[in-house]
Amino acid sequence: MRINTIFSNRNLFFLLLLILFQTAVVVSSWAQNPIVQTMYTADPAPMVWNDRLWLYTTHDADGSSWFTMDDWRVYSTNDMVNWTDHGVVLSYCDIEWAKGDAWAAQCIERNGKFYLYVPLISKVNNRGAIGVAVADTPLGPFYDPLGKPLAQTDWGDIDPTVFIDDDGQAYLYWGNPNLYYVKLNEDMISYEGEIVKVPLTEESFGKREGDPQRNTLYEEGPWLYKRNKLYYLFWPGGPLPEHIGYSTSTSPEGPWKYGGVVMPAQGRAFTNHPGVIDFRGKTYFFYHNGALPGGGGFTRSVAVEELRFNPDGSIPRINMTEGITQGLATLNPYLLNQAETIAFSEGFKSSQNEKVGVFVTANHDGAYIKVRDVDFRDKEATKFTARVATTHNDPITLEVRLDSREGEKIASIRIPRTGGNDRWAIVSADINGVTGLHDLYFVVKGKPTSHLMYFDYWRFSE
Ligand code: FUB
Repeated sequence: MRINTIFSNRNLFFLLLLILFQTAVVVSSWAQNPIVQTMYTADPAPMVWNDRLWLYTTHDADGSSWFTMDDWRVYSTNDMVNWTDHGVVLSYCDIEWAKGDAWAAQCIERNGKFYLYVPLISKVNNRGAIGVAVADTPLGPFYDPLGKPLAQTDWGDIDPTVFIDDDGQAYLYWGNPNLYYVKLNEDMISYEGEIVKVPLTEESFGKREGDPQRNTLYEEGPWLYKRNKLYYLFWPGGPLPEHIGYSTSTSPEGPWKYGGVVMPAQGRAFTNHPGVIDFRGKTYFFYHNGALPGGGGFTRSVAVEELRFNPDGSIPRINMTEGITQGLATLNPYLLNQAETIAFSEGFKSSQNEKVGVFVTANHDGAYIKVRDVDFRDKEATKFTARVATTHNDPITLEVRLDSREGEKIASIRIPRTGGNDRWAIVSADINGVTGLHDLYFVVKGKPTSHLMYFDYWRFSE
């Protein structure tokens, strides 16, 4: 995607046409993708830490008609099918020198600290710049240790990707339309040497036809990844709508060799953004599209596919699909589970407040949450407990069902009027012993047309 003033009139016209076209496409309903349904998310940046996969995302505002993006969020999973929403971890407002545009970021852990590299518009000169924020946990709180940008060139400083090589040397790549990198120092908040401008040659990034300003396919959003001593640079390629291409090198500093298309342009958003990571013996490829209802170029959603490699290290083309259908682990219903741990949902939105942190809100009759692979074992669950709230006097019921939205109803709880999402009630219901492995469905029933109920957590007991 070309940043604001990079647009020529011709490109702007093309973009408007594209948006009109995309909004006319019928929405498809996919099984596990997109992996977040409770708000629009984009620019996925996965990180593995403590045997769990953490996914940093940007956030497209509802109903947006431009890149209206103020903060970064984190989700995590233990099984690749149920995702927990940890909410906002950093906003552009937390960075004193920044005036907006919380675009594609990436976080990495080093020596027990978490470094989140973020692109922002600088108040000082009204141009893009790369900043860094530091935290002691993956969920923050993140703070800006420099009080100024980490790196700024004369143009196009967006989309940082960070990578630490086996010898401990860290690299930061970024940029649109240019591609830059620096070698970060061990403190991860400074760099040595000059910023290097990577030569955008056809041999490295493929040939683009018909655009005098861009000779190669490289557009933006680089992602650096290493496998079997080979370095991979994934990048969204133009012209719009973007596909995702890749280049390889035997060194993290290049020279790069164009490898081909990984993911063709698909999915109702004119941008895309790669994030590639190994987790429990598999490699996962994150991207975004416009698959949610109301989705499009400025209301995007993150999704994931498994990535496979040919024996020679090249990558077979992959399409956007229904996602990961086989979970890596089961979920324990006898622990406290957040309501915002979700495999798939419809009609719920995510919010957070100081009282309970992240919670979800049901917005219509029949709104549901699905949680995959819940293992009751042979223990016989006999009680269900949840923390809920509502502002309505009308009867609103939370139904707990097994294996489908219409499956066996094991509990039905009337939600007491608490008066707001800052006042909560713990409710429970006795159930006839449930055992074995099930998908769990929470289905909300009631007449009000919005904000039927708030849902914070649930658990079963024996
Ligand atoms: O999300 C805003 C911008 O769109 C990102 O920085 C680009 O990579 C593209 O996804």
